[in-house]
Amino acid sequence: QQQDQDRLAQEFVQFAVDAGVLRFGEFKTKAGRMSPYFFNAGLFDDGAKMGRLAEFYAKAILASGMEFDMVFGPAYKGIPLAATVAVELARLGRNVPFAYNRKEAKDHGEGGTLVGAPLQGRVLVIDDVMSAGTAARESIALIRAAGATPHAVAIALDRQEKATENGHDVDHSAVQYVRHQLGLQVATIATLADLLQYLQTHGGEGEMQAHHARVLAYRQRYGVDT
Ligand code: OMP
Repeated sequence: QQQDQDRLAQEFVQFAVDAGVLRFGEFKTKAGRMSPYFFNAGLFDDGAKMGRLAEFYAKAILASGMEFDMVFGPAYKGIPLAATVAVELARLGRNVPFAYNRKEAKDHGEGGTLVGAPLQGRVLVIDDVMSAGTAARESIALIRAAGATPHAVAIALDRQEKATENGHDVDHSAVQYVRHQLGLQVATIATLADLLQYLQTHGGEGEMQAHHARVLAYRQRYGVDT
């Protein structure tokens, strides 16, 4: 099973590189770190790519054996993710309700900030990337406030870097915090370790070797033990 997961992760990294979603260069992350790589899920920007992305999520979710009663997509990037993953889960025989939020409350019409199925039961959050954990914390608070149970999280990429608390780096990653401190299940399609593995395998192809060295240096500075 671990082998299947590793293979899926390598396929996914290849897919993300081919789609231009995973790029190498110099990028500033939300936490203000200068990163030699960036994963922009917004660039899965046609039907075929979204469909394939949803397949990767659904496979990772089902392989993890995690339990959930519904899926939730945090605005904005989580919205198409939750919708397409719900479609793919239904196609695989696991039809569950889905919901998402708006960032701005509406003052007319349906009102409120939540759209879709009522938030209830064990909620699976579908998000793109976890770095320092700010986005995850917001989703969890929102689900609790709605009276439902944040139970699981599925992400495409776990950057496996130090979380921040009150602006300071801590020794665990956001995924580790969500798993161990909050007790949620977390399914990831790929991790920083998978990305490094990919760059090492493709190191013969020139520039990938340079990327590997830079990503490794980044991990030394900001990464956590896994
Ligand atoms: P945290 O909220 O710090 O966990 O960062 C997650 C968010 O950072 C994502 O939802 C993105 O908005 C953004 N991000 C990426 O999308 N891709 C990356 O490779 C890195 C980040 C980031 O800024 O850390």
